[in-house]
Amino acid sequence: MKIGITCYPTFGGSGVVATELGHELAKRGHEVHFISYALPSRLNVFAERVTYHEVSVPSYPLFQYAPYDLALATRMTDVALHEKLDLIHVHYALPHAISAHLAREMLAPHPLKVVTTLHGTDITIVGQDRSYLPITRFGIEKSDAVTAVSEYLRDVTLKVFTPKKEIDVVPNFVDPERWAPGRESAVASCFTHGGHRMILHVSNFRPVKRIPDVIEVFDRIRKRTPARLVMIGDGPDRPAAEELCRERGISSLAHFLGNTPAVEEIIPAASLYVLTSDSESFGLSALEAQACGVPVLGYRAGGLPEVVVHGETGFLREVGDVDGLADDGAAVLLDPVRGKAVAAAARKRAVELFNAEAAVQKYLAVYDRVLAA
Ligand code: GMT
Repeated sequence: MKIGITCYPTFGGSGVVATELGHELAKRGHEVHFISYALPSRLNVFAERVTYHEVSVPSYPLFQYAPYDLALATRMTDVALHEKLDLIHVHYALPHAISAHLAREMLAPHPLKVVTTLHGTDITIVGQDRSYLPITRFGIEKSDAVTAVSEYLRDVTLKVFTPKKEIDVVPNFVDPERWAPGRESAVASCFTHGGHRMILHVSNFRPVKRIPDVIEVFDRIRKRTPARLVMIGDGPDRPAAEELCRERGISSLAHFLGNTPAVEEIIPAASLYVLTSDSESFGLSALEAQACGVPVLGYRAGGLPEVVVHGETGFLREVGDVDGLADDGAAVLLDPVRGKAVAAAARKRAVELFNAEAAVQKYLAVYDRVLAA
C-alpha cells in the first residue's frame, strides 16, 4: 500500500503516534510518505520506504495569515499524484482533514481515500470553538474513515459533533522493546544518586496539564521520602512552574530539562510518573511510562482511565486531589514489594493491550475497508 501521512511535526503525542505508525507500516512493506511543514521530530528519514515531503508556505504582503491549509492541500495533491498514493491518513482533524478533502477534490476523478485520526484537543477544545466547529464536523463527515484514540474521545466526538459517521477506536501504542524497564542511560542516574527516587513529568507545559499540581504532589511526597522531580518538555507554563519551585524552596530538587530527546532513556529510571491533566484524550506519555515499568499518578479524567488501571498499574484520583495522589505515591514508594508489583503490572498491561502490532493491524483493517468501498 502507498500511504500519505500528515501530522503536526513538533513535540506532541499526535505527531509521535503518526510517526511511529509510519515506521511500523514501512517495516511491514508499505510505502509511507510524510507530508508536513517540518520534519516530524521522531521521523527516521533513512528508514526504508519512508519519505518526507515538506510543505512550503510562501508569504505575501496581502496575507496577514499565510494559508498553510491550502499549501498543504496542494502538496498532498502533488504527492498523491506522483507517488500514486492509495490514501492519506491525517492525524489531528484541523486543518489536516479539510486539506485532505480539498486534495481529493482537486485530484478527481483520480481516487484518493482519506482517513482521519482524532487525537484530543481537535475535538475537546479547538474544534469546539464556534469558529471551527462546523468545519471540524465537515472534515469528519468528508473523511472515508475516522478513528479516535480512545473510547472517551469517540464518545465526545459523537456527542458534540453528532456526525453522520461511524468512528473506530484505535488506541495509541508503544514499541515494547524501545520503551522498556532497564533501558535507562547512565546520565539518568544523576537524578537518583544519594537514594533519591525520581518523580517524572513530560509534557508541553500547557494549562490543561495542571503543572502546579505536579509540583504540589511532588512537594508532598518528598517530605515523606527522598525524591527528585524531573520535568521534561517546554511550554507557556514552565516559567510559573519554576517560580513555584523557588517559592517552595525545592529548586535544588527540581530539574527542568526542556525538550530532551531520547526520553525512553530517562523514563525507566523513574519511580513514579505524574500526569495531572484535567482533560487527556489518551495520555501517550502515561502509556510510555507504564511500558517502562513506571507506575502513573493521574486524574480520573478523559481517556486516562482507559490507559491507567487504578490500584493496579497506577493511581487515579479526582481532578485537583493532590493530597490523594501524594498519599498513593508515597505509599507505593515506601512499600518496595507493592511498588514492584505495580511496576510489573504496568509493564504487562502496556505490552499486552497497547503493542504496536495490534494497533497497526487495526489501522490496516481500516485502510482495507476504505479501499474496498
Ligand atoms: O490534542 C492535543 O492537545 C495535542 C495532541 C498532541 O499532539 O500531543 O495530544 C493529544 O493526542 C495524544 C496522542 O493521541 C494523546 O495522547 C493526548 O492525550 C492528547 N491530548 C489531549 O487530549 C490534551
